[in-house]
Amino acid sequence: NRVFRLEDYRPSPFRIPESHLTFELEPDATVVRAKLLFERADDTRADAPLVLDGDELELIEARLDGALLGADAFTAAPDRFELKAPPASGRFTLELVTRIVPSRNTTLMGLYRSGGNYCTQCEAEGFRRITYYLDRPDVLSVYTVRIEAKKSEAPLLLSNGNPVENGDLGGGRHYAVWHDPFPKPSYLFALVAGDLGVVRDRFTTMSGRPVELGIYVEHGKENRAGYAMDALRRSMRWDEEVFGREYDLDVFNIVAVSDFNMGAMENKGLNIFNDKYVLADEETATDTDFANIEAIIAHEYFHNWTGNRITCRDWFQLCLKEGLTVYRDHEFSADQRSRAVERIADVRTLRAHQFPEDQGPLAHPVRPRRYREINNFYTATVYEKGSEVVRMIRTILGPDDFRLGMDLYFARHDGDAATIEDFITVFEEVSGRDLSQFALWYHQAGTPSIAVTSNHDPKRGELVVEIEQSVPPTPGETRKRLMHIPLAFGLVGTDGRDVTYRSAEGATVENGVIHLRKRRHVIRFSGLNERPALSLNRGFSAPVTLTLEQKREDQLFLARNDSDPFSRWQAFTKLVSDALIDGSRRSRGQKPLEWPADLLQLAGDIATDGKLEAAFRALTLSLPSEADIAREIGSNIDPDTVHAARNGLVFAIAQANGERLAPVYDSLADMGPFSPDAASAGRRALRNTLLDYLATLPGGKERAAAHFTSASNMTDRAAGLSVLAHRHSGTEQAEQALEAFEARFGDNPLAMDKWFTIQAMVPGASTVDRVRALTAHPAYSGNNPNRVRALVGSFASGNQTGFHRPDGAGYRLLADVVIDLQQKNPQLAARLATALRSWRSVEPQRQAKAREALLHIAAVENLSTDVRDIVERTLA
Ligand code: B3K
Ligand code: ZN
Repeated sequence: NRVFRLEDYRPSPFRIPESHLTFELEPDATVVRAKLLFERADDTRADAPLVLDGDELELIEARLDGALLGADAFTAAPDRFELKAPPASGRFTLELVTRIVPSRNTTLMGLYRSGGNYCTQCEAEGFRRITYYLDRPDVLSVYTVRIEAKKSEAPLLLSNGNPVENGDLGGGRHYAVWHDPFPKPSYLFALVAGDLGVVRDRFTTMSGRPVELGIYVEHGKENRAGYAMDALRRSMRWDEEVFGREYDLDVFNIVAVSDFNMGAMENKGLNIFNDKYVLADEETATDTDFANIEAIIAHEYFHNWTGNRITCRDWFQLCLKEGLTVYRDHEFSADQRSRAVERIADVRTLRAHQFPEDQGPLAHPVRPRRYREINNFYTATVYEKGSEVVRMIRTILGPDDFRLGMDLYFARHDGDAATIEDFITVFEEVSGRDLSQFALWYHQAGTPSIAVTSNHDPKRGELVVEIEQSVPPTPGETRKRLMHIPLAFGLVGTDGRDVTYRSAEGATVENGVIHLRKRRHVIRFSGLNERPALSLNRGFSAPVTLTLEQKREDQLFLARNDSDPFSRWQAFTKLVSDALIDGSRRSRGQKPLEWPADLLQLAGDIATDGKLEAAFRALTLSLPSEADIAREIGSNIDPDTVHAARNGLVFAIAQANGERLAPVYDSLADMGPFSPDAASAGRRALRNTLLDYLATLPGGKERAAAHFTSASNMTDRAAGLSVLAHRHSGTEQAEQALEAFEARFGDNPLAMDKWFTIQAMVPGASTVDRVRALTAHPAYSGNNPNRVRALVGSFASGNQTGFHRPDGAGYRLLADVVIDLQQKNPQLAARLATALRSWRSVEPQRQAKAREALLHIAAVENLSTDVRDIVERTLA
């Protein structure tokens, strides 16, 4: 199958200034009438035929300027329509009538059915499953959409833009017309029809325009949409205040559906969401769910400017909207909650998801140059690293020039389908800086690695810091160029405050940032009679791996004293990681585990330090995951020894500090009525993290059982269940708790997802069988992406000892699920298959088993492009 290349981009030979669509909705045979006004865009290709994209379409009729087309005037296949000789005038109307079958659409792309309702998903190339079209993001059109349906089946008829008219058609049918005045690419088209409940609100924009807000959910779930509505209002205000961006239509609607391939979709004026990211109340959703809802509501809303008003020229530019919008939603969450805590959480996510991608066979630049299946490029690299690149631009320019650059971007490119070059140019223009070397962050894959040594010369009063950068080779890129890396830093004095130096030579050092541009810099900081501790890459200013030769005493000192909380977390985590890597090695060599007493003490001090934010303490104490440790080890990994080491450290910290931890745990218990705000969530997070430690001590099982039973919200309940199931797996208490949860939430699919996930994450060899058995549970469905991800996805990507069972049974389970899904839902199957991407870093026996599983998938006949692409790149 075909490879698409960035360098092959050509502008479309035709424009579509107007698109008029009529839908006659029927589950088994929906008729779509598309009346499209075409204009030839390129006179030099005046005789070029018009070729439209399709995917599984059936053409019923075609008309050119009103006249029925004869069979010799066009060719139509399920995936392509060609008008052989478009009128010489270059301006004409084509009417295409197609038939589609929403009820049989299991791919969840195009028009499909979910929960008895009609909905759509068009990004990236789903619109071509609705009608023949120039289905590419640089063809922008003004849409008018008429929807006709049975009143009983679909009292609600929604599309993009503003409502224009609606009425009765007789025979039990009705219609509605929607008009979106903003030209948009087809991937932003949306339609929803069905029978749904609604929560309404109203927002007045900064210039005083009223906007009707609606969040549509299944009947009976309206009372779970309040938090999403609140998050929407806060997002709208924040974008006005921080980026000067105002909403532009009369209505803004969100629809929650239960079958959805990803989190949500930013269709113009009609966002469609995975219901997991809309529905929440204290009984059924955790604090993490609340935080995710807030972030994703914001993300999709922010796309209205970064994505919709300014869209992408082609799919290679995906990070133009995604990286930037992730950056914006991270900033939003930081402003709504705690900046330091958000940053730590975001960096943990980046390291957990993007680093392994960048360091494995699926590595690709933030702006890729080629793809076989674009759906496989909605990755942590495009999203999370893409966001880090925008953050670095701000670090380099400073907040004022960054804002000026964003203003210029909006002013200059509103209505455009733009490129990364357009984006970089505005920042160069407003700041007068040359960002050409910096732009490599977009073009070059791989996580740069930075090696640092430092030496203090008391006689000269100089701190000499040597820094060397290198970028490891990645698939298709063996030789790498030197990058511009902004490293925020501090020189921390004995009182914990940053000391000032007289001068810095050897690199550009400005506003607390070292700008690396060469392979090696020797930087001399003068005027330093006492040796400061070097605090480097503060706030994770650059997404790099850092090897800093640093005295252990300095690390301990920074973990206790750095003025930058992020750096305190970073220093602590470094100490913990080193200990865990050493512990894994010992465990592998069957040596007893030993832990540095000062580290155990430090952990206890952080846990009990009331001056630190509870959420910060919780994040710090939730040690690096087994996957994090495995990544740090890098190769020849035995997940069982990593597990043993991590458990050993948790137990050692609990033993060393138990008497101090229990009172803190107890003191956090009574918090009055539930509130999802960040401070309350932080206290719950700390208490639940402490429970995980305390559960390893005598009486811990009973404590966890009591925690579960007395929980008055889902955060505490799920945490209690998880601690019981993971620390006391197979015990009566664990089994009883699982049963109690199932009895209570058996009819709530989103709550049951937690139940599936907790069981899928039980460490150890027998979980594979449990997961297999659970695929037959009545609450499970192999067709619903949330269920599949909750059970199989979390097993494969979150359960190191279970998934990497030495006999390969975990890999086989994944392969079976991927093979079963790959035709039904290629996107979901491909996403699942990426769980095998780090197969080369496990020890040889497991590696052989993982390879077998990959080859088993590769051997399937008729493998979907999505899965084939992932599997072949993974094996390459
Ligand atoms: N833009 C969508 C993602 C679409 C994924 C298509 N495979 C959601 C988002 O990033 O906001
Ligand atoms: Zn997005």
